[in-house]
Amino acid sequence: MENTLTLALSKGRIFKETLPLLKAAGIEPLDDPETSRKLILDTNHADVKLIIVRASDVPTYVEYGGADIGVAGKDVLLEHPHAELYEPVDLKIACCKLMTAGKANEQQKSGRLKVATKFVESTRRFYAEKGQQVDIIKLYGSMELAPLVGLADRIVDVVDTGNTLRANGLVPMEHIADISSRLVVNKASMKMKHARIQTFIEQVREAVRVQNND
Ligand code: PRT
Ligand code: MG
Repeated sequence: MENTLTLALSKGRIFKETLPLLKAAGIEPLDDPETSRKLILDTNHADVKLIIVRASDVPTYVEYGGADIGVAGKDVLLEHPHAELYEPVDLKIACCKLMTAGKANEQQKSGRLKVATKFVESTRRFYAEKGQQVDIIKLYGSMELAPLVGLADRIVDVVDTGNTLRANGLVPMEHIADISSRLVVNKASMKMKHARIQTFIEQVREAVRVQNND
């Protein structure tokens, strides 16, 4: 572990959108996680590995040293408010918004709301700051279903195009946070592998600047 660099990524949009940034830092995976079943991917550097984990597990792997570095959505990081991590770069990828949503004809709902979400921590904080008492129902996915079957009055989910909400007769209501993916770094790795990780961070930062023309 001493001389290797391990990066934790999730499959799908984060992997796809992180690839060009890794390439700018000279790192190219030798396998494609969409077709390979391997969970540890070799790269063009013998001492750099990519591990493929669930998006919501990235902070855990990085905090406890299963990986030196990771890429995680801010929505996921907000669910780990006490994680001991550095968050040095906003990668400005996988952008979306964390929002409340509900049935179009139930915008003015009275009484105590039931809110279904996998983002319990952000939801709790959002309604607490508004001084509104709600019952939060923890789900692990397909939140859009909850209002349709009467499980909840509202959902809190990440929204990109809004197509998923629309397709289910829901409308976005309140904006909670703008979300993008962040580079996160294990605190001990940052000390032990400082020069190497600092170089990597600078290369990625520059690639983000170029990608966003700023
Ligand atoms: O899939 P899994 O359960 O393993 O985890 P995940 O869904 O959290 O992972 P993944 O790979 O889908 O998302 C990784 C990260 O991408 C999230 O943590 C967000 O930071 C970011 N991101 C950006 C999104 C979206 N856009 C997004 N649209 N994550 C999820 N979605 C969902 C959204 O909830 C909706 O159900 O995609 C669906 C389509 O969105 P619309 O609005 O374009 O229809
Ligand atoms: Mg998903």
